Amino acid sequence: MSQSQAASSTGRTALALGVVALIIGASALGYAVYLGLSQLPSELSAVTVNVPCSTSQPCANKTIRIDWTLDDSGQDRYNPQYITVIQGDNLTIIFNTNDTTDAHTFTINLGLRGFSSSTLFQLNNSWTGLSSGGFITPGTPGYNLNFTGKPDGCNDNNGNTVACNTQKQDDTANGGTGPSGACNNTASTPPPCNLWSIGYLGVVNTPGVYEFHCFYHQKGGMVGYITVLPNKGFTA
Ligand SMILES: [Cu+2]
Repeated sequence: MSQSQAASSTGRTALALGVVALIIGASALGYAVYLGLSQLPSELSAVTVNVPCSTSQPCANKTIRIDWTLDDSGQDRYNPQYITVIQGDNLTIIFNTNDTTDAHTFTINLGLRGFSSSTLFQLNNSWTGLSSGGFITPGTPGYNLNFTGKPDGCNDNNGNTVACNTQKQDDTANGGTGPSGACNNTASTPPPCNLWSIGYLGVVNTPGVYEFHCFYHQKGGMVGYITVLPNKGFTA
């Protein structure tokens, strides 16, 4: 074997090793993302958080702002989609949506507060003139081409039904309506409909990964996750 052939062979070997390393790296990253979404409870047990706090003396008061947005392909999404807090944090949710056509909800089961997973907390940014969108079959619960009133169906941090506190911004400067006006999803160029609602979620006492979703667009992938990290310093 000549020197040049040996060098070439070494180069090929190095290249092959590099490719293998890349594949292993990419696989590890993909696996970590996978773990992050569905296997987190066992992974979380290795996380060491030790912040002394309790239900009556929460670790921190955290106000989490969640916006409606569209992804690159025009699908309804939350921003942010992934939220991490620690066991013992005291949470308040602000939900902002400025969709021109569709209503959206922030809906999460209250397992993170120690309730049964069938107990829901829900904010509803629906409004007169908006629609439920294309993922609900006409004639089934929730379907609405044009809501004709203010939102209902909201639940508090104990799962009880409460009046929705959804409000509308004065959008007259943007070609929209005032705070009590209707949204217009039938205009060829719909004006914005800036809505917000606020809900006190309370102290999260149960570690885990909890999905939140939009009642109207869950089938379209409008989902997100709140991760509650276990905290050794938390006492109920
Ligand atoms: Cu939605």
